[in-house]
Amino acid sequence: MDDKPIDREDILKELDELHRLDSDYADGRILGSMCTEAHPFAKEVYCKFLDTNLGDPGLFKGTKQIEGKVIKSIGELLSIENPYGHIVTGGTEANLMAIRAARNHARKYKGIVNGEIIIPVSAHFSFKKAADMLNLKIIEAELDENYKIDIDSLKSSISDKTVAIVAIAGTTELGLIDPIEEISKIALENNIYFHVDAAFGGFSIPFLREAGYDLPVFDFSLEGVCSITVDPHKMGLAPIPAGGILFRKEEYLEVMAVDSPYLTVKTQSTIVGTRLGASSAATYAIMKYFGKEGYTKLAKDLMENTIFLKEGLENLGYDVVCEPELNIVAFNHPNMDTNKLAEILEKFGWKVSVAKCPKSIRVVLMNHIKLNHLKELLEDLKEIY
Ligand code: 0PR
Repeated sequence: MDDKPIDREDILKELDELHRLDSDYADGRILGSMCTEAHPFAKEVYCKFLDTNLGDPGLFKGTKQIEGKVIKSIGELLSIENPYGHIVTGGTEANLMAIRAARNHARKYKGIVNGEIIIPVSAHFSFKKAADMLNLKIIEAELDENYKIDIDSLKSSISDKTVAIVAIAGTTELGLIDPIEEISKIALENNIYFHVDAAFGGFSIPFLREAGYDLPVFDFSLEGVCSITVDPHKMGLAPIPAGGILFRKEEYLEVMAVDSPYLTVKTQSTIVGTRLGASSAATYAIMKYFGKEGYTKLAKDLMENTIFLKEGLENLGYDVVCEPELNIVAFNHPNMDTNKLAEILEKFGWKVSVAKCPKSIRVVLMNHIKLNHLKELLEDLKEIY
């Protein structure tokens, strides 16, 4: 640290120089991000609430109410009238809370120690972090030929140590939705906690379904679903950090509660102590400002771009890995190695993301990728072909 204070202008100059090294969503070249530029109104509200701390909610009673309202509104989208939950830092923390709730619940009510969680091969790596921190063993369920959880593999993974089953509504790599209705039944039959990771799909599937897209049910209307992750900072256009975790019952928060002496509340169930109220306020603002109408238009526009890219790729002769269910397209050149293709695209100035299963180039059609960017991408791919 410097001994003496530095002028604001000098500090800003240095920071601006470094900030210029960052990629800019607006240039439409970031192909693999599930985050995008937050809406300006959400950013404005975020700044107003920067000093609020939901870690001590008795001091910030208004912001606490805002968090409650956001959770209730998201709950409404997910077919539950009275959800329990929090706005957290992102999908990782939301998934960690869900798995912690499942583990503690199984320990308390079934006496399970050294438990196991069943996740599909397609699950986000946040579950590996959660299992590591919570001392749980991961059992990976295989995928079927459509890259969704294989039900037989899932069934045969269940044991008397299973504390949770996880399925994904909008997989990170391909944007696919697991057969959640079927898994919900299996979870109920076996009396096992069932968590749905809709970090990506949670802010689009409900709107697309309402707009007539043929997508499966994935939410609390399925009796076996105990918790859902849904991230405002992905398809919700809220500023980072904003993740959401919703539970069906209060007891899932209660089994995680630790005493919090000297705070304005007696217990705390979240992982983070001091935590932003700004994320809740900004999410509240953007949800109100967009309404169902705004999110439906966004989700539909992005699906149209998705189909445009998919068809453009096919016309050029590229292999598209699967029919997109949400706004992700994964593809390969018929006879060029994926890494080689990624390397060439990087040289053309694209920020590329390579999926592992199956190995392919994946494009997440977020709001910053406009039609003109897709046309440029297809032009470059034509030249490469
Ligand atoms: N669950 C799913 C299904 C996800 O796709 C992700 C993140 C998470 C949980 C974890 O969420 P947080 O990252 O909010 O904790 N999926 C992407 C990833 O990390 C997100 C991402 C965002 C990737 C921006 C790239 C990027 O530039 O793989």
